[in-house]
Amino acid sequence: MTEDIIDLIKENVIQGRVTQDDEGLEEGMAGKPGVTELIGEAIEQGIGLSDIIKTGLTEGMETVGQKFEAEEYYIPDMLASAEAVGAAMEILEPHLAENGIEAKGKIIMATVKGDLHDIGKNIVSILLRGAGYAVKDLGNDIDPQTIVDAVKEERPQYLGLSALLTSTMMQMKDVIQALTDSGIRDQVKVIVGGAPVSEEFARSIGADGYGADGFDAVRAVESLASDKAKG
Ligand code: B1M
Repeated sequence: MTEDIIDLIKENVIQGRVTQDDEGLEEGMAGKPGVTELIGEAIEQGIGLSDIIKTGLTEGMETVGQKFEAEEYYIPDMLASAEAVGAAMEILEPHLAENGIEAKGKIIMATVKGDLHDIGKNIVSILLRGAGYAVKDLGNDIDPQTIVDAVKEERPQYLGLSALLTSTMMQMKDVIQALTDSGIRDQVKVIVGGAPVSEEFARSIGADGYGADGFDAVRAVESLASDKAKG
């Protein structure tokens, strides 16, 4: 029974069905429980939260990532799945603390100053949440000092910066410089991404990691976490 519900959660993440009213990608799914109803049922049945997250949500999202890379899925499909995971995490979040389940780490996300593009940053945030990280999203058009203040206050292990314009990507360098000037550069790993950003650019501005897309951003964070664990 436990496995049935978890499999159904996974399947509905892959189908991008937030609620029972959603159609999903396959025919005949409308009316059947979606991710939010299934998560409610799983909690009621006392199913382990880490199983729900690891197998239902994370594995579901990993499959979506593979389909996206294989060009079987496009951005709207990925967004629907990411939205389903986000909705699930919102329901689960209060239960995580009660059950002593800790997030893998804390990440502050921001789109840099002068840049209003936040769709990609929101996807990355949702995928990081789905992968088990606590994400504090500062929003878009965020100046370096606000980011520095948030890092001082929240003490995250990671800072994710997004930029979509060639005219704003250099703001990422300014943020890194502001962290250095404030004496807190070594307290946080900086991951950057966005359409005009490349791995080479990330290296040139002194960032610690680069994500080509949301799944790659999760991989970059996981790889920094494992480097840290190895010491
Ligand atoms: Co604008 N825009 N836009 N725009 N816009 C682009 C980016 C542009 C390429 C369009 C074009 O000309 N072909 C162009 C930039 C050109 C350049 O700089 N080289 C452009 C321009 C010029 C502008 C304005 C200047 C237009 C004007 O007013 N004259 C203006 C600037 C406003 C500002 O920011 N100050 C502007 C405004 C807007 C809207 C407000 C209308 C809207 C944004 C709405 C919003 O975000 N809430 C908008 C949109 C929607 C786009 C396009 C069409 C789509 C961007 C998007 O959401 N993509 C875009 C053209 C395009 O890309 N086809 C364009 C989907 C999203 C899922 O992808 O954001 O790349 P993306 O995120 C990906 C990856 O990049 C990566 O993962 C994400 C998920 O896969 N990623 C990360 C992103 N952040 C990451 C962080 C990471 C790791 C990975 O680690 C932390």
